[in-house]
Amino acid sequence: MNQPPLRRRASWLALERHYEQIRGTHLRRLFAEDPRRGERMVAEGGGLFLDYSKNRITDETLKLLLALANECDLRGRIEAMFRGDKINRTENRAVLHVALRTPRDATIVVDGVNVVPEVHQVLDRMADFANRVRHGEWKGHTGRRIRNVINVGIGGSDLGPVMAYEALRHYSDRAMVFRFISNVDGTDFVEATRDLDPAETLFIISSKTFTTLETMTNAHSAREWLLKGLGGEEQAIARHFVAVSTNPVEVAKFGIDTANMFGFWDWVGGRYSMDSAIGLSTMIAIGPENFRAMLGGFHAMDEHFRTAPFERNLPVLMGLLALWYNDFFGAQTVAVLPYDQYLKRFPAYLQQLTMESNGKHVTVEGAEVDYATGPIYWGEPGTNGQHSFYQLIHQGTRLIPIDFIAFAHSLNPLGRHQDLLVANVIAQSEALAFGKTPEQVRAEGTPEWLVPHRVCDGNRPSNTLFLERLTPAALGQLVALYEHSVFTQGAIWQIDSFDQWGVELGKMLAQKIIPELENPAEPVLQHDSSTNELIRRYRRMKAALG
Ligand code: G6Q
Repeated sequence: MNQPPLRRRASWLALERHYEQIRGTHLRRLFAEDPRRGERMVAEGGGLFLDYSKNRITDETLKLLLALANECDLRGRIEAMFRGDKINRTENRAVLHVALRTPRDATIVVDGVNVVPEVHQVLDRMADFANRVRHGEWKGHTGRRIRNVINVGIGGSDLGPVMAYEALRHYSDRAMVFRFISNVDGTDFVEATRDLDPAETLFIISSKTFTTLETMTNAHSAREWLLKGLGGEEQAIARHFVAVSTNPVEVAKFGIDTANMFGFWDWVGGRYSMDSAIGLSTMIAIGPENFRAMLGGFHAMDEHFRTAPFERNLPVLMGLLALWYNDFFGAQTVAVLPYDQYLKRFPAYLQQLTMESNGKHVTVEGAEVDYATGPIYWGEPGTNGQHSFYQLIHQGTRLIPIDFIAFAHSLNPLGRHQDLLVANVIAQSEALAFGKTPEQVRAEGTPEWLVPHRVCDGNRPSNTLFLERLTPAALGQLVALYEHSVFTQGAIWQIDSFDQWGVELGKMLAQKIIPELENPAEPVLQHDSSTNELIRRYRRMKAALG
């Protein structure tokens, strides 16, 4: 326990010295000196293949990063998570999303209770319900079958379901419509419902706490919309609303029969919950069998993370590489660029997973960190990004490490499209790593004044994840890969990757400001002058519009 602070540990100091030696080394040279580097620096595990050879590392770098992981007791931290220890210290909770995808016969004990049977009980209930909706057996109040499913939730209760639906749309029931309402901006609700028939619409109110302002506001609007559409009959609620929550009291208060509630547990963090009952909309869309296949993918990656030696462990390698650029090269971001249209929401999903988890400024012990923690994750699907922001990655002044995600088979084979898509992702990683030298530019007959503009320095690092095809299992593998990469980084930074206190402050202040906007009498404002003025301006504009 009595370890020195991170930056004074032997492995960290060794990495600092090593960085000074290697910072100027070009990937061109690394590949020239080790022509088989691209065959060597690859890893396979949990169903995924990773090429990490185009990173600014040597064998020595890896050795030192792995020593850092060991010095920070990453192995012990992993075991503590899988064992169900309360590693979310500030909330005094276990962190057991891995239990959501364990086989039925596994045992994971939290507070004296084996949670695995409970997990499967909920999964079975979800499967039964999903099948009834999919087969038209679960009917709406007027006897019509349900054709529209709307998930109402926000943050962790929205981003996973939206991303998974988009990612697995190919496997979804195309006769049904799936929508997602998250924003408290009324536009989200109105646009999602405007063309739907309430008699055929099911709302899934997804909220761990069942107290979240946005979700409860949208849920009440949904209630009104439905009752208005169905002649105000209160009994209709039971056929058109189900809940996913850990809070039966609030669910019942809202008027949803707790028999139609699907539970989960406080040891599932919101951003780690897409494979819990929060995935109910996913299960209705793709069917229980595909959902279980997705869980299988998650579990395969969990087992890989738990058991594979660190030097061949994909989440550990990716976590350490992200940390290498973040803490030694000073890179501030990581771009995740999936070359699959179905993964268009994957970067947005990852933003919450990575940034809410590792956006922390103190250690678990409460000490201010003196190193950079969570990088900014962002991205867009290729090839679209190539025609916009890639310019900055190729020739800008910032270092942006990249994760490319590519698939060998398209789910929609169409002429040469897939070859062209894959050619582009491979070309990008090559161009970024090797660039184009002034000599190469001149050899093309470029006039001298134009040469500097056309030079690409290269030495821009990337990982490439190459998968066979985007199946439900592959999606599970990918999400679990990033979950555990986040864990790896957080463990080394010694932060609590599972709380989110920063989100609370804004929520609290909004509660204070709501009455100040709505009160018919002019309120006494005691904020700073900017906040006071914004409130007054809004009140004036609102009043002027009547
Ligand atoms: C995730 C966060 C947060 C949470 C939302 C919704 O890890 O805790 O994004 O998921 O605030 O919370 P509820 O599910 O309680 O409505």
